Amino acid sequence: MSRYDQYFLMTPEDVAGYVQARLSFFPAGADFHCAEIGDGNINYVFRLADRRSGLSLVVKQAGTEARISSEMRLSTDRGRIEAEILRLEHRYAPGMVPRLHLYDPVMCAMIMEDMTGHTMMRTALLRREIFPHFAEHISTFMVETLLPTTDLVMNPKEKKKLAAGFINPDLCEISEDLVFTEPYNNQKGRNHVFPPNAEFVQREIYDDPALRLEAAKLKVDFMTRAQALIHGDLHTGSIFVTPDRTVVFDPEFAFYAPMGYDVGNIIANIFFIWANADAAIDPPEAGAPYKEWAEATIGDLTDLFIKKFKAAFQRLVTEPLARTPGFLDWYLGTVLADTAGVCGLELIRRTVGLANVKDLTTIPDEGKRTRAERIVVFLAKDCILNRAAFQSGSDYLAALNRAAAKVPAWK
Ligand code: SR1
Ligand code: MG
Repeated sequence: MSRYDQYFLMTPEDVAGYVQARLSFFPAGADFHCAEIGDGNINYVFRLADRRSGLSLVVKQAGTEARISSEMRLSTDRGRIEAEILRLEHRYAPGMVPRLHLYDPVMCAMIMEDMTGHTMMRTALLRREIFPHFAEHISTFMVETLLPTTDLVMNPKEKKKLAAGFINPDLCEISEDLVFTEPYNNQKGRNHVFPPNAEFVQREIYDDPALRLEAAKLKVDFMTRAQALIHGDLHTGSIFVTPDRTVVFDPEFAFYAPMGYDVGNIIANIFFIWANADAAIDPPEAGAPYKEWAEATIGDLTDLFIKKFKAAFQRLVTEPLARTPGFLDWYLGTVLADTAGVCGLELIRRTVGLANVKDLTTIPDEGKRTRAERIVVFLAKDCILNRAAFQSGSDYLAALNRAAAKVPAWK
């Protein structure tokens, strides 16, 4: 009987003993150092290192409530879901997720590879690093992990079995509330609206029934259309990068939903770094390389996703009716429309909702932040209301130009 045979929430002092009890990884005589390094909204993440050998590991533990709010009670089963999808994604996209050493259903903890030498992408982007291969990498990751889990490729009975294992009600509820509902009505009074934009948000979001209608349609799709096994929270805080490598982590929101949810999230989060570079870099001309990288990345990742999706479709699809002429274009057209809709939802919820992004909240100048948020909201509305028209990378860049032109430069 060990003290780790019953669930409790660990502190850094507990972690070395825990890992030694579960895994043979560190050499004898290790000199451990452990710190809690999680900066997410939900879980606890510990980095355990042996000063002698230089070896290290990460332990991620699920608590029974979210860190961001004790009102959110969450099933610890999300750890199992995350472990299972990491294994699956490792099969579909080798080397693009951290290596999982062990999932422990008792302590609801995962022991996994420490991505030494990698940086969380949002942190790196805010440090003004750019990643020339990111569009190539992330488009591969999305096509290779999403299409194979659909009914078009997977045996429909196997797919249904897989979908049953990924029923994820608590984390779906978070997304349903925070992505789809609350940004449009602030029904729980927990939106974070930047005060200088309060009237703007009232007028452009809360008082716009046409926008709310489209958010409602997208929400029902999210809740009911079991298209592909999605990551479910694919933003730049869920990605580790080096100049040559992209590693996706934190798939605890995974479940079966429209695949545009993942693609749209990524695009929106690259728009955030564009908005940050546009507003926070002084002098403004110095921001040009970062904005250009963000624009090129959005255009390229969308177009590469389309190209790779078409190639993978020819290679992988087994559903005979999907081979009917016209089907691929129709299917991909709906994926791209979903992508634009979700891109818009993510842009809005991270600007006015409960869980914001540092890309916007750290813009130091009040006027510039106000303008940045308005550009984001106008862009988001275009993406949501006109989503069927977003069928290529250039459609996003045109929409960005339209949105920026609507908000005069701040004096
Ligand atoms: C209570 S969790 C808030 C947000 O953080 C996660 O990363 C998800 O994006 C979620 O919506
Ligand atoms: Mg997360």
